[in-house]
Amino acid sequence: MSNQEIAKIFYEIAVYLEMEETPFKPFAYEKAALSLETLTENVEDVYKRGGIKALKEIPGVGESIAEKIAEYLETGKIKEYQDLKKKTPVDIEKLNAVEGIGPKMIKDLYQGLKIKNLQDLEKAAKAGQIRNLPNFGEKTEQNILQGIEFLKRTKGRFLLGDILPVVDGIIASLKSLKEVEKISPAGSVRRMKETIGDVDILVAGSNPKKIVDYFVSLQGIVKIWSRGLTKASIRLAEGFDVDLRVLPENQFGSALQYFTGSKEHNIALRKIAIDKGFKLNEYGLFRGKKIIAGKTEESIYESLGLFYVEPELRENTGEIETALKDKLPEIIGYQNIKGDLHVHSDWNGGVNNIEELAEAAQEMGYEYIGISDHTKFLVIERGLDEKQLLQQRKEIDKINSKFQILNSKFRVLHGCEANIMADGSIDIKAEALAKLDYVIAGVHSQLKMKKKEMTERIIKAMKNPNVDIISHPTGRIIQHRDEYEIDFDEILKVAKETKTILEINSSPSRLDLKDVNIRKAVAAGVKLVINTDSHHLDQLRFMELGISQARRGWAAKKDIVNAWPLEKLLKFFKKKIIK
Ligand code: DGT
Ligand code: CA
Ligand code: CA
Repeated sequence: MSNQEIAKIFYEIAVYLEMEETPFKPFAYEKAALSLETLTENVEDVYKRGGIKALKEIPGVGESIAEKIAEYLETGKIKEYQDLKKKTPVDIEKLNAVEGIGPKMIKDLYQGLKIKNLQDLEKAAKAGQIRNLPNFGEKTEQNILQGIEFLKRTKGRFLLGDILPVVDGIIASLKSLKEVEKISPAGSVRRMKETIGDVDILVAGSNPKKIVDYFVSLQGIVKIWSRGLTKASIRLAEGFDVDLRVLPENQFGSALQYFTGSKEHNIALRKIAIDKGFKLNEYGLFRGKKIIAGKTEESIYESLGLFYVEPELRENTGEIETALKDKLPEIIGYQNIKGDLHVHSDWNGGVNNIEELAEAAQEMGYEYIGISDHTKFLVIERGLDEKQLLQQRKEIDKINSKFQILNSKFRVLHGCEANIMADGSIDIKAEALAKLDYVIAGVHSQLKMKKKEMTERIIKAMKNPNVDIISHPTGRIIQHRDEYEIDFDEILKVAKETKTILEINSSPSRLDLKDVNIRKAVAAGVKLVINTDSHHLDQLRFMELGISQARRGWAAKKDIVNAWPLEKLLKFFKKKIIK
């Protein structure tokens, strides 16, 4: 569990440093935390295997952060963290999780009202004390109370990206039983919601007792909440619960429909069933006592006069009405992506060199990979300057000519992830940007700007003729950081006008744009790209998460530029310097 422990401390250090308005360092700690959270190997094993040197090979971990990790593994604590904590002894994680509260506010709340935790915060807000602090006011106080309410509703949820590999493991394991005829995740996992409350798994099988017995004996179970003849509920060491239900095969479709949810979708669907003189429940679709459908989900939707609704769309946000009219888009498929345009290499401190990344991309069935390393403003990420970008171009040309000799159509594209400075300018000279195949630009500093300024900042970047893609456009980190204050409709308008592509960043804690914003972008006719922002070839697999959010946002192939043929994509980029 060390990875998560250290990640948590690093997130807190980042917040502390932001309180002090330290430049760059917070970003470095956050980056390292993100990376540790999704690292497949235990960091303790990494350290045992190769010491500080091996730690530095973890994406986002440089010398000084590697030393902090070693310090924690050796002594069980990190002195810098303890000092920061002593100076401002507050529950950073909880307070920072309240929407609308940032590091500077946490400091002011502590210094002004000695607020240390959520209880203190709620008490002070309800007593009307917060409005009297300088820079706070009544509106902020109201926002804080709403934020606390929101937090109470969402607590205890897990990242989809952390859950999916575990669910896949359980399903693979259950499949080894010959009694298991059909198996599927249900609930929010099947709908691919960005966070998951608990995991639901359905099985159609011949010997329910044997299947349940096997399930409750799986490795990693720390508690069995309940165990019956056809169902069981357990807690895993990772901290989340899994519900299993076993059903006869002729009910599998109706049960899957019912337990996939969402509850709101089901309620609306049931209403249609009633209006048409049917009854719909987990056992099937009935007219009187006669069963009409139940074996497959498709048969249920069809019998109700609806086109099939993909699980990712089932949130009762218009999908049923649209399906009745046969107007649902053909949403992008998990196999439709032809390449990944946001991948970092060893040129800016990553582990894998460009050739290794290209090989991994080919193994994934891609036609191309876009290398987009950080640029010079991000000193901490060893960002490349104009000269290094030119050198990198040469290396990429060399690799591409090897592909040509081998008669392979696979291509490495040369991009970068440049920084959008506070004034909207880019940290790399225009001539150098123009030499790249495409340019991603993203905000990596001064995240707490006022709405008007932040919107103008991003708009200026989109109007830059060299900028093709805006990375992680809203800057949120799930459960850790809110979106920047931006006028998203205005951003969409300018994106459309300037043909700037917005990114769906697939990193498990980002998923930025998120589903509802993707849907707005699609409606506005803005083009999107699904990228992984990989700092290690292991992370290329995050693509699935980005695709799932694009599906939840009703995006079709036509909306996603990396589902297009490469030629069409290259033509769409603002500058075409491709040979
Ligand atoms: P979660 O676990 O909070 O991430 O979200 P879900 O959607 O997985 O919710 P969960 O686990 O409580 O229930 C799984 C599915 O079962 C849910 O999506 C729809 C169905 N379901 C559960 N309770 C009810 C209910 O009271 N009425 C209806 N119509 N469906 C329900
Ligand atoms: Ca669930
Ligand atoms: Ca459940």
